[in-house]
Amino acid sequence: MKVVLLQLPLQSHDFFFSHENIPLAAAYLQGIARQRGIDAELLPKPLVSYGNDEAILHSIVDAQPDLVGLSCYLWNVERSLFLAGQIKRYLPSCIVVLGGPEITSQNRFLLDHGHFDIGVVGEGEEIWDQLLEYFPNVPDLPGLLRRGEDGNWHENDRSSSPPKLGRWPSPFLSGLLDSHINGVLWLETVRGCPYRCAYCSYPKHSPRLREFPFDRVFREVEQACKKGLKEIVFLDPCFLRRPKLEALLDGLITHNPDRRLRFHAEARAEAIHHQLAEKMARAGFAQLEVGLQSVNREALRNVHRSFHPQRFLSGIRCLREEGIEAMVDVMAGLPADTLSDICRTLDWVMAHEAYDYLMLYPLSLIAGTELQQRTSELGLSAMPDPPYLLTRSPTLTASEMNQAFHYYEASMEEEITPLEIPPSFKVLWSSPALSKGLRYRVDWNHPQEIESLCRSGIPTAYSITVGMTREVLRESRIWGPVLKEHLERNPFTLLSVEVPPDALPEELDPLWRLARSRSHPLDRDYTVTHSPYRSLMVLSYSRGLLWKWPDPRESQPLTLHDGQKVSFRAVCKVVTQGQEIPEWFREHIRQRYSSPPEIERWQPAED
Ligand code: B12
Ligand code: SF4
Repeated sequence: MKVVLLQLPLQSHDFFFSHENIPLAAAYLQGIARQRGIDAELLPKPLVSYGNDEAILHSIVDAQPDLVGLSCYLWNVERSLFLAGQIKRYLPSCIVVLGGPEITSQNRFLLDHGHFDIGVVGEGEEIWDQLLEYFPNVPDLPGLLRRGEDGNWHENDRSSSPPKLGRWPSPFLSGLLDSHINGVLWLETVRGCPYRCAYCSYPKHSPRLREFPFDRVFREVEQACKKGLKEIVFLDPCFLRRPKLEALLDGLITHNPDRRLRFHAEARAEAIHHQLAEKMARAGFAQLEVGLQSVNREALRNVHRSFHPQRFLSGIRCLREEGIEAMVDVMAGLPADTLSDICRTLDWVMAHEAYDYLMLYPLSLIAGTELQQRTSELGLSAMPDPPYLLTRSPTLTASEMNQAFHYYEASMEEEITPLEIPPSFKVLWSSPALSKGLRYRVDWNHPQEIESLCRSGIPTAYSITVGMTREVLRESRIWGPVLKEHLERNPFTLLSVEVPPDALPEELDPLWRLARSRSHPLDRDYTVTHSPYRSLMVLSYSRGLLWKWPDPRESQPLTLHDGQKVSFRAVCKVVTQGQEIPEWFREHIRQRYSSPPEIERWQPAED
């Protein structure tokens, strides 16, 4: 029996999140399969985290697996379902099993696109082990989501007593994750959460707080030190609300001598006092992420969260005095929050200087959460497709949600959509290196050179730049079908087209027509401030400047699924090494447009 496991990354033109795509769940499952003597492999990181849809599919088809398992989160579920459908098309007898937080019978999007055989709801290890035992005649195990004879999906109730943690092998200690870790280790010391935030699905999957044995955790920390990793991110949902916290911190102090590893975790600020912060610093904590979400008590009550302003501020102060950075999260769109409540929350944090990093996130109505179940009762509306962003509440419209992000940007003087520079422009800016073996740039200098992007059998990366001369740009009848075919075969491609600096806006029209013909999950994010269209960018580079041509779609309001319209500005974003945009460039753009777009500097991501 052959098993292939994979977890697709959060996509961006510069592959930023690809580096952090650590298939922890898949590695747990691989360990369990290997214990059973089954040939189970994780798709290699360069391919799964950077490769395009076709490249990944080919590699799966070549492996001829009997079972493929995919981990589904809201940022990759759409692409995972596409891939699942393709696998079933090319390997009809292969069983496709989906797991991860997106898998629940309450996820309409999942069920409507259901080209898979089996879904595993909630924690996976136990069910996976049984599934392998019975494979291919898998009985109706608790926690499985399957299509019944009536054609409808059915979810079997989960077992009420979750298994002890630590029963299964650690993928770090066994080395299964070695080739996927990039200096940072993601580590669980507990599962389960004592809180019940109404927007969160985590407690549904792991209701009771359970611990991994200390000896395993400490061996993992020791190994991280030995391997020279620089950071451990604890995935525990609320790090400080666990039994035996002091003992854990003592152990971390012992096993992280000289604070060689930096630790990062999530917790509530109110729980922090001076001695605790001091001990955390001694253990090696460098950052703590705290969810404030809102200062509006009614909104917090609606999502079952509490907030004690003085204790919150004191907790943040204690952290910062010990040199631990505070990352404060605010959420836009909680029921009862108005635009002014969101702004008031940001103002409050800033006025008290209670942060090192302040982040604003839009609310998503995630399947299986209390908010999603109470959508109509609470008068909420959200996108039916990932990332399921809230688009309306009785106190907030989509335009106001978008304005909240403008307010954040203006207050923080920081781009909410920082520039993602594709790696083919890395001469310009230090963009993380892309793994070898994938094509991420193609240059067409003459019309005769236009040919399929998969030419020469080299697979393509999911973010690819096509460079065109002016002569080629004018031959859209030739390149149009080639790019269209590539996007059809690889619908999750992020495409950047480099056109010559002296191109005229009307010469770009065929590219915008191509852009209009597709929909990528990134294009739906209406909470960004200058362009919701990011899956296809048109760029030029000249005299040390890189600029993104204004997309004519930005001049029209974006119509959301519920008919609301959100307006964007057609803006020409420029990357400069200095602070000023040179006059020659402004003149260059003015000459090209009868009503010239705004020109603004574009900041690359800070980290
Ligand atoms: C690390 C992480 C990230 C990383 C991802 C890095 C990476 N590894 O690629 C980053 C920083 C990118 C991230 C971002 C976000 N995240 Co996050 N993140 C997490 C976190 C903390 C850990 C995930 C993890 O590895 N867990 C450990 C593994 C073992 O658990 P697991 O993934 O659930 O897997 C188990 C089961 O699900 C199942 N399973 C999983 N895969 C498979 C496959 C098969 C075949 C089977 C049988 C079973 C199975 O078995 C596993 C073992 O029991 C979780 C919270 C958590 N503690 O789990 C949130 C979580 C996954 N994130 C969440 C959210 C909402 C976000 C954001 C949207 C937050 C925001 N507001 O911006 C963003 C997404 C950004 C975007 N633009 O879309 C939600 C996901 C909800 C959903 N439906 O997908 C979670 C669950 C947090 C929460 N409290 O709700 N996140
Ligand atoms: S948001 Fe965090 S604290 Fe709240 S229920 Fe989810 S995991 Fe627990």
